[in-house]
Amino acid sequence: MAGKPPTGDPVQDAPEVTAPQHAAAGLPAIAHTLRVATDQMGLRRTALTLLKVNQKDGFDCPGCAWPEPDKRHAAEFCENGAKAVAEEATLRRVAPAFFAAHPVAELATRSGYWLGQQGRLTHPMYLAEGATHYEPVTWERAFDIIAEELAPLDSPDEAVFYTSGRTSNEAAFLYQLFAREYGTNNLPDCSNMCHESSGSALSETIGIGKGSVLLDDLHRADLIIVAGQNPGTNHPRMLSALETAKRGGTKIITVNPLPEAGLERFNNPQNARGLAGRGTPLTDLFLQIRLGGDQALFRMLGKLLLDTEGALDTAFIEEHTHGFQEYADAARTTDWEETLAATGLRREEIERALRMILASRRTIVCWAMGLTQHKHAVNTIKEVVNLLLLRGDIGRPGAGVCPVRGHSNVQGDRTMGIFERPAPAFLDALEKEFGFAPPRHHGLDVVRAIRALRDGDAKVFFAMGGNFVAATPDTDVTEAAIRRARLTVHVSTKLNRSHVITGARALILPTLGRTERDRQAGGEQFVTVEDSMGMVHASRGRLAPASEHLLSEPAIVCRLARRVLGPASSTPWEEFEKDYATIRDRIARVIPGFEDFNTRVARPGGFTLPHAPRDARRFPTATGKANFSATPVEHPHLPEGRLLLQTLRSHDQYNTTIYGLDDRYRGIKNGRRVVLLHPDDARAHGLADGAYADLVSEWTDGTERRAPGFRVVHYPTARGCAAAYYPETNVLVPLDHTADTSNTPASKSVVIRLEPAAAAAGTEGS
Ligand SMILES: Nc1nc2c(c(=O)[nH]1)N[C@H]1C(S)=C(S)[C@@H](COP(=O)(O)OP(=O)(O)OC[C@H]3O[C@@H](n4cnc5c(=O)[nH]c(N)nc54)[C@H](O)[C@@H]3O)O[C@H]1N2
Ligand SMILES: Nc1nc2c(c(=O)[nH]1)N[C@H]1C(S)=C(S)[C@@H](COP(=O)(O)OP(=O)(O)OC[C@H]3O[C@@H](n4cnc5c(=O)[nH]c(N)nc54)[C@H](O)[C@@H]3O)O[C@H]1N2
Ligand SMILES: [Mo]
Repeated sequence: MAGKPPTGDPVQDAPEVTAPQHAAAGLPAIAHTLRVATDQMGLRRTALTLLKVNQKDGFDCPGCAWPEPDKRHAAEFCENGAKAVAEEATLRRVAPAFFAAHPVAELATRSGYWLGQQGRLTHPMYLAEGATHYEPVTWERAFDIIAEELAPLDSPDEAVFYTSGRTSNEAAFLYQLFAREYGTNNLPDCSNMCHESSGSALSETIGIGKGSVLLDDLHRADLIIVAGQNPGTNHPRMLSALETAKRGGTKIITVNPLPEAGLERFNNPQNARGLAGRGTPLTDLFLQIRLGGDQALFRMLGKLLLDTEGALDTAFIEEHTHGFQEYADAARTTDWEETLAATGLRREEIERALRMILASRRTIVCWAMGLTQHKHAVNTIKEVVNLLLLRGDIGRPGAGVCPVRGHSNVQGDRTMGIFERPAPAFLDALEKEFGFAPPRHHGLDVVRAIRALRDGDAKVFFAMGGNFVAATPDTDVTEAAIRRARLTVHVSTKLNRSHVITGARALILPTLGRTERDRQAGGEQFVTVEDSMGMVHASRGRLAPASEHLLSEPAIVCRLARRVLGPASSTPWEEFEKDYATIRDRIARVIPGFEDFNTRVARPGGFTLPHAPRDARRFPTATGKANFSATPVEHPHLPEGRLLLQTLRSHDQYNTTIYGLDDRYRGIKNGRRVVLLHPDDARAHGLADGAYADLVSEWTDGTERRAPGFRVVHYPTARGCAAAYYPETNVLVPLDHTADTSNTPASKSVVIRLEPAAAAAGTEGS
């Protein structure tokens, strides 16, 4: 069966709905994993590949950024990691004959699911200006085309170099080096849409934009608060860590508008208890919060701590923090009525959370997109930090901040300099090492890059991975912006929508995935990645490449740089391509924490990057201390008759990559155009379960955006809060609706109204 893509498209989106589940993983997860994997890879390849995931001599799972435990199981992966691997190691191929058979205009009518299911890209492909079809092109000619379009630009800032978070450290370092030698800091990345709010808040408050805990800290915590995160689907291996913690006596508070099955109970497929027994209950207290109510919740908890005799770590506050008085003054004015309105919680629930915090000597807060994708996301995360600072819960074992990253190397890409606002010290180090003057003015982030393309201020768009047009907000605006470009280029493993919504000319550059052997002139290479907790380790693919025409990401950057920069560049691009160890030697000299990189990464398991607050309670902020924040408390305000929509992931997708049409834990089968509504909200709109509705977002500028034909599902979500999948709903999120400071699209906070629809309108996914 392996190797056969589905026929028939548009995908029949006909949701069937059953009751949501109350536990994650267990045998059904294993059965599902094997079915998906053998379907894409066949039996032998499945066994060979899955046993190498996250092993010390294997490759880093291309799924999420959750770290590997030191003692590994023979099968150190999860259902969704296996799907990510199968998606990449599939035996299906998209060869030139496919492009000859399908005009681009036709491919643009296909669903994202269908495009992705066609298989791995095998040849560099070129869409000439005015052409209807992509045609094969040589690598040499492809680099010439890019050089041709870059040459006439008025300024290097008319080019944009996007990165998605799968790119290795080596490729990322070279890519930013190339962009800056070329002359621009236009290096937007998926992080701009993801944990940028965490980075902004943490840099200001603790002096480093990364989490302060290691895996072992989770095991040692007395209390873990999981806010705005669905690990059962998006970080399944985190459930093993929570299970270990639980078995050692840790308590867990979950803060979420949705009761997510993975946080209720975990049936660990790696032990008998999980397979045959009833598994481990995880959440002790579930706070079913309203969308965007988290800042109000954390502020009230802070006030209650201030009001409780002996609750504060006064020694820590005095020695290590700044701004306590101002924060305390602001917090003391917090009132119950507003808190209860913002959170939708009952007073007893918040008081119970307070007692659990008081009983805990070591508290960790974990979070993901439920906190980062709101207008007041940065202030919400600062509020989380306030709470931890009050108790001295940063920089000691078992306590700290834990933003759980998305893409497997998104954190590493940032460390390597993929950032539109690089620190001067980083640019100084680049200048010293490579002998050129990098641009000092800031570049464009994702939202600003779209505006620049829309307004004709950017003309060349280059993407190192990802699926820009599907991942970004305001789909119609973004697609029109991309179509104005002179040239769009995508370095990709799989076909996606960004290949078929193009500039005047377009290139697809096929590349190796994580699972594949990377052989260069200097022998077989490995790459390195950094996980969500700052651990750096090697990743080695073992499979034969999907096609002999693929180049690795580092090789693509090196050849592009040689072609575009020419002899003016004194950077040894040729040497870098031959032997990645030479790239790591340069990283070691430019980026703090990577001293002796090649030696240390050769050790099994790699090494941990330094983190001043975690390691030494040193806070490299402007004040030299950890900063309390006394920002005003915000929460979304809903006009009468409207709902707040969050756009989130199903269990069968990896961002814009759709693996299938089921969302098993939420009881949804065979369809993605669903909107989850509280039964009372649905009834207030006259919508029975099974009815169809259009989602309409309305904005202050008077414009409306519509996503038609969603099946209404009565669901136990918080009142006033709706949920539907991304990317189908990105069309509803205006480009300018972003978080303050971080400029992250506020995709978890879209005001909508519902209009009854006759039936399923479109069947098309996105
Ligand atoms: N299998 C799989 N794994 C993935 C991904 C994937 O798509 N598929 N994506 C990867 C990436 S890039 C990322 S960033 C992560 C994403 O990981 P998550 O952040 O877990 O992903 P989302 O599906 O966006 O889920 C957001 C969660 O926050 C809750 N939430 C929404 N709004 C609020 C709020 O206002 N307050 C609170 N307290 N909770 C809220 C939602 O109900 C949901 O449970 O996962 C990574 N891992
Ligand atoms: N409405 C809404 N929008 C969102 C979000 C949301 O929650 N709601 N989440 C946001 C978040 S958190 C993120 S991170 C972004 C994700 O945005 P992106 O990172 O741009 O999107 P992905 O879907 O992860 O990219 C998938 C594509 O990457 C390519 N790819 C896969 N592996 C590799 C590889 O190894 N190398 C290369 N070169 N290419 C590869 C494949 O061609 C695949 O089609 O979306 C954001 N958009
Ligand atoms: Mo993400």
